[in-house]
Amino acid sequence: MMKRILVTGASGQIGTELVSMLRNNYGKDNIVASDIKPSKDSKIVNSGPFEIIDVTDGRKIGEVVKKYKADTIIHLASLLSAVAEGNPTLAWTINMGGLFNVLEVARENKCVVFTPSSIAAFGPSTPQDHTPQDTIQRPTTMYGVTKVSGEILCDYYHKKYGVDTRGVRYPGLISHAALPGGGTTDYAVHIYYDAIKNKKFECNIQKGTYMDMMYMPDALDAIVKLMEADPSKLKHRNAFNITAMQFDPEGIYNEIKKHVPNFQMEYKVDPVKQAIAESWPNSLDASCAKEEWGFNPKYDLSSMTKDMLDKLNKKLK
Ligand code: AKB
Repeated sequence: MMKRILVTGASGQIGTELVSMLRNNYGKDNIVASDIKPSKDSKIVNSGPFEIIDVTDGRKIGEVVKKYKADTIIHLASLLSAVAEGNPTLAWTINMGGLFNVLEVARENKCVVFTPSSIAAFGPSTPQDHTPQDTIQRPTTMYGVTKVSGEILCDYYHKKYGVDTRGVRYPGLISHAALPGGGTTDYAVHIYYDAIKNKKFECNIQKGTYMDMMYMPDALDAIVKLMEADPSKLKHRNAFNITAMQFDPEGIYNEIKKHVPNFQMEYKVDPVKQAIAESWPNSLDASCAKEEWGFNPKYDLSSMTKDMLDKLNKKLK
């Protein structure tokens, strides 16, 4: 049971919404938001504690954990796939160095750890359809290398030191509160903004490229469900396949067009992002997450699209 939670990378796409949700569920003073820079989001800063943490500084993570007597670390700070491919050295330093520091602090302070893996932990030699929970993981991107290494490192800390580590392999996440920062699936967020603002969208991923996706409320619910799960029921830990829907650019475009009839899309494919997307699965098998801790996403493409357009229409007015 989580009581006092430190969240790293709290200003990112997941952190922004997770911190508000956790503060509502667990009490505002029990959720310590942190990021490398001061947050510009007044909701995060004014609604509870906020600390500056560069996750490559393990000592600082330890100080904050001790200061607030945190029992759980939700470690979100990480470079995403496209940015990581542009700077592999920095990606290794932040993604692996940060996770190693978090695990060491967790070991010393007896904290539980959640950290997300990704569909990026798979590669071209992985079965592409209904990708099993336990299968070949030979990613061809630096982001994917850090994600699969992170999964193994978290399992190691659990087996060797008894640290309670848990994680999910997130698909592309779609949300309206904060923009994603440099991933391959980002197009599926930007398309909604452009549908409302410009009625036209330039898509950097090729028609016919299917990837797993999920709406943010289901992604947040998955964290809480997994972290609250009875550990004796968990046969896996790092990390569970989860997914809510699969589509290609035409699929999401046609769904948005039902609500925005004059919306236009053209393709300007980014070769780096396209190569990354092609190396990832078309669809994951999430049955282990369903069986072991009751993963149960609520949104499909149609209900997500209605909600995204509704929320963004209000926000962008
Ligand atoms: C990315 O595209 O890099 C992320 C992810 C799938 O991990 N959204």
